[in-house]
Amino acid sequence: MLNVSKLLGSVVVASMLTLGVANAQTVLKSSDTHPDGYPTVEGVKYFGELVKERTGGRYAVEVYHSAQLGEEKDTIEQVRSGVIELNRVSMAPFNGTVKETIVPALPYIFRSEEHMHNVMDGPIGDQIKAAFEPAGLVALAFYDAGSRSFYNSKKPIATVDDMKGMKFRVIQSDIFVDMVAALGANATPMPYGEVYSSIETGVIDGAENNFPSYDTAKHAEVAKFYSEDQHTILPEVLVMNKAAFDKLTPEDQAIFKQAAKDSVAKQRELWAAKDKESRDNVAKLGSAVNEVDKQGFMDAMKPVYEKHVTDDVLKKMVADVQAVQ
Ligand code: GTR
Repeated sequence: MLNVSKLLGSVVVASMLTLGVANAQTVLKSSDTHPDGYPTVEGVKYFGELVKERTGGRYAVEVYHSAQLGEEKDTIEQVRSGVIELNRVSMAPFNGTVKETIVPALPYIFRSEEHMHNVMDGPIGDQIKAAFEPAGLVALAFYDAGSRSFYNSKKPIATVDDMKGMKFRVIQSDIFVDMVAALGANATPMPYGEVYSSIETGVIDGAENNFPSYDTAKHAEVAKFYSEDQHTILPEVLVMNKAAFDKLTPEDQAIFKQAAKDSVAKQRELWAAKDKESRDNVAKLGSAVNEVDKQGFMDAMKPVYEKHVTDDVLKKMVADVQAVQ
């Protein structure tokens, strides 16, 4: 026999579900190349939780981690065209399109992570954020990414001379290509996901990145020598498609901006812990970390400034950064 109350019950449930979907939240897609649990992934998830809570559930964020939506260059196209609404990426791939991002990508522009924070949290950071708008993006937050150093499968690098003739994968930016060239080595820009196998098969000798990337992408397994030259302290950026942002009410825009700001403190905490954990992990994998003649690297990389800091806007920005304490 037909169980009427059961049937009615499922009709009610079904209509509740339909209603729920009708009122529901808009789920915004966000991409990240890193695995679940990585500080940037968790930073964006936290941003999403705050947005959900503060909009009464009208908006939610789904983070597609582990490069599920593609490599950074491709996902940058996706967020610019609106296929996805959000993206957490390095600023280096923007060096060719958003010229102000050149400044934080310059070698040794920041004296320390603290100096970087003081710059990026102030008016220069705002100037860089604003520069994303003509590219169809709203820059919501800068996240920590420590410092990038060279690592390779052959030998410890202690001086610029040790770099001669070596082949390194660099992040996809001309500045990074020129940095490596200035050190007398060869640079191959390639997507992050190809680095492990390229080192393993000897296509390249090594790459450059921070400890958490070196650790979580398992590059330490194939490139044992990590030489701490710390050529950049380049932060990451969380960007949103501008058309999607402009569709929000002014109140919701303010909620998104504040949530992004609040997620920065959280991400910085997670970053500091992960950086420490990754240093321990790679040591366990048998990685050898060595210090580098940083002054020699700084001097050798000066031509990068001459080549890339060419107009008055960038020259003033560099001077402004240097003046920040
Ligand atoms: C990492 C960064 C990623 C990606 C990667 C790379 O430090 O967090 O977004 O840019 O470097 O080198 O491709």
